[in-house]
Amino acid sequence: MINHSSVLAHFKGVVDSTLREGFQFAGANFSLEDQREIFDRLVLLGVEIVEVGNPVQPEIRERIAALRRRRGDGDRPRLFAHIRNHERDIRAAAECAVDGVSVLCTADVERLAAMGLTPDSSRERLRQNIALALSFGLDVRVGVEDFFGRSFRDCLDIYEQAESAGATRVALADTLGKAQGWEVARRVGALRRRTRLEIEGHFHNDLGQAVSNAVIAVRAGANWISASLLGIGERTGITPLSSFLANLYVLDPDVARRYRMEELTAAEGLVSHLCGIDVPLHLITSPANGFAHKAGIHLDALMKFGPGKYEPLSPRIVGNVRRLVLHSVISGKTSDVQAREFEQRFG
Ligand code: HCA
Ligand code: CU
Repeated sequence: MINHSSVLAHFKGVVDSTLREGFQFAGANFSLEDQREIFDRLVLLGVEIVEVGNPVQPEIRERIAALRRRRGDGDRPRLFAHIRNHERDIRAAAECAVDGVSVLCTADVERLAAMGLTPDSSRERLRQNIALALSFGLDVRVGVEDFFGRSFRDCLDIYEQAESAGATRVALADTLGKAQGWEVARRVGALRRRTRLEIEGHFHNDLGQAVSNAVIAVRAGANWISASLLGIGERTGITPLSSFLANLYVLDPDVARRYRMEELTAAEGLVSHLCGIDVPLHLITSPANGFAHKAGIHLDALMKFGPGKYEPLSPRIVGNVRRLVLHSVISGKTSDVQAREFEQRFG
């Protein structure tokens, strides 16, 4: 087996954004109670950071305060409020006693101009806001949206400001979900060489590359990956937590063991139920498809050699179960008796 562990040597953890980006999914209408249930699953899974919405909105502030109370005296997961580069957002975050703020910035001059800002004035505002956040004891992460669609230099100016003002983590977002893997490798690598801060990557899935781009980003030096249960988010969503953790497991089971991965199927099942959708077929947590074997060649090899011939990892690892789909025109000769014996042996 290839030893991939060096790829993950600097990996620090997951920023779960089900309650922030996930809430932006068209089909998500989480109630306070739904949100509490999701939070409990995230705690069980062992994600390091839970990202929540912007507490400047009173309803969101209430929700964050409820989660903060639910976590009690413990310090995990750390709670980060996702906010704008605005003083009042920082003050609202401090009021609900989150651990940190994820400040979202833009390098888009049109967007800045619409807010009456220039790149310089917005960086100056960032410096003041970081100082304010630090004075409240908040940890600060600074993100730049559409990192791959903007000039690297313009993004770097923001990250350099973040670093000199005392942020601890910088984040890059593939907001449009169209970055190619080689661009991710090149740009994340370039950022890695220019900052000492921790790097977080956030990848949208419009072209179906959110998982591989996240893994490539880690390989290029990212320390944190933003993900959500089922991958829910704006449009087609972001990196699904289950797919990302399954990749970690394949790369280095010891790193993946930080998480209770066997809770993934139940956690993503809960979110699919709350959103009124099925677990998408390409997810490893799909009870219907994740580990369904149908073609004769596959079934035959499974019977002869065991499940390893056609499974990247055992369904148990993610809390899912295997399904043998017999009796179709393409299923070959595997019998019910053989299938039963197989299931008894491999579970
Ligand atoms: C959005 C913002 C964001 C921010 C990501 C981040 C994006 O909702 O458009 O702060 O890391 O994708 O740019 O989700
Ligand atoms: Cu996003």
